[in-house]
Amino acid sequence: MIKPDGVQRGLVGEIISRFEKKGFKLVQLKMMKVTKEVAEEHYKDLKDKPFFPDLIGYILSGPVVGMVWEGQGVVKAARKIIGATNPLEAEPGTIRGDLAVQTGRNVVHGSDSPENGERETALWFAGHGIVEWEAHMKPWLV
Ligand code: 3AN
Repeated sequence: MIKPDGVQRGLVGEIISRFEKKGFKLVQLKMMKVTKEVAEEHYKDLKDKPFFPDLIGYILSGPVVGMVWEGQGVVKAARKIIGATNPLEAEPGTIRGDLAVQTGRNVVHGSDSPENGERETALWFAGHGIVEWEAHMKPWLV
């Protein structure tokens, strides 16, 4: 998910591009204003954290871009591409390391396990599933 700050700072193309260039396959994409229910369900594991209300407020503060990416090792690789939660600790070359400063405005979210990826896809794209397509010119990438 590209968070509201990523959208408002005009980083949508840059972020999508990093995943495309790595060789992952975009199989779902949607700009949306999230409901409180979806945001709270998405972050339910963090509901006891002191920053939970601020986190929900941040996600509800503007449109986000939900994406589903496919590819070998995509969840683990995406977390590396995204970088550490605190952008000041994220390595240069990562999205957060290059483009963000604050944990509460860290421009992008990535699922932390394949199981959560499935769960979040079902939550964010309820009823839509993914789009199946073949990259004719580059089957070696997926
Ligand atoms: P990540 O997004 O790197 O997987 P999580 O799942 O631990 O990190 O946290 C989810 C989101 O909660 C973060 N992306 C960030 O927006 C917010 N968050 C995490 N830790 C903090 C914190 N200490 N203070 C404020 N917000 C936080």
